[in-house]
Amino acid sequence: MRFFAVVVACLPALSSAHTIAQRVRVNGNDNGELVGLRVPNSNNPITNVNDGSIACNSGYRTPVSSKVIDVKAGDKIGVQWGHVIGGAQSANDADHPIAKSHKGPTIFYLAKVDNAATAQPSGQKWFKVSEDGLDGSGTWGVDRMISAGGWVDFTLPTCVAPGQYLLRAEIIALHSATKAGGAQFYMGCAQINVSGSGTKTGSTVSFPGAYQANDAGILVSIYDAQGNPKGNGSPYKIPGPAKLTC
Ligand SMILES: *[C@@H]1O[C@H](CO)[C@@H](O)[C@H](O)[C@H]1NC(C)=O
Ligand SMILES: [Cu+2]
Repeated sequence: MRFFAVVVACLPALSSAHTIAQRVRVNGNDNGELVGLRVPNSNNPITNVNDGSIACNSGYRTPVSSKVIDVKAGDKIGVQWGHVIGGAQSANDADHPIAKSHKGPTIFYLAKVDNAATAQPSGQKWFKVSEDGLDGSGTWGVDRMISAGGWVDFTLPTCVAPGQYLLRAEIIALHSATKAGGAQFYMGCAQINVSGSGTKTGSTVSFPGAYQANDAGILVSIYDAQGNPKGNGSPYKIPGPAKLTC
């Protein structure tokens, strides 16, 4: 029964039921399509946690935006996901902003850089600032992202030090995560300039490096005994470090 549910759930993903991070908004003000972030041309996931592109994806739509988006510590920052660049692939696209089968967490990290427009994703030190996994009713971060039209917003902690950062937005789709290498990682990086009086940059991890293929939140069944993707009865453990606390 469980096996059957997993197979059915992942069939739509075989073609292109994937997603791309493509817009940034600050306190609800949308900067526009492809502005202030590095957007991959492909909506395919990364499935190898050691992939060199797992920090900020790769194969960007060019020209990459040179915009660095001004934010204040304490602002609400959102990133919008869509099935393809531009949003829906067709009218009534059931896989926009992502296929409903693709349950999992939504996560944000920051890495302090000298120049967010030009910083290379590799070799950066990342700290987590937001995460949304499985709630007590069996609803996932991805479900909330779908309900919000592809947007995931979080409040930038007030203690984050001023300066330029890469903001890594991530979705992990777990519909096929019962086998190693089955989890799907989607990510994109925005270019932001934080102002404020904070002092913290968190304790950091590397990408690749932060995740292992057998982490409890990566190699996992999300299905209950009836085959519903509402969690397996144990709390879902979001991968990566604890998020920054002020
Ligand atoms: C970042 O913000 C500070 C404070 O508002 C400003 O002085 C600086 O010019 C900004 N830098 C960039 C690259 O936007
Ligand atoms: Cu997919």
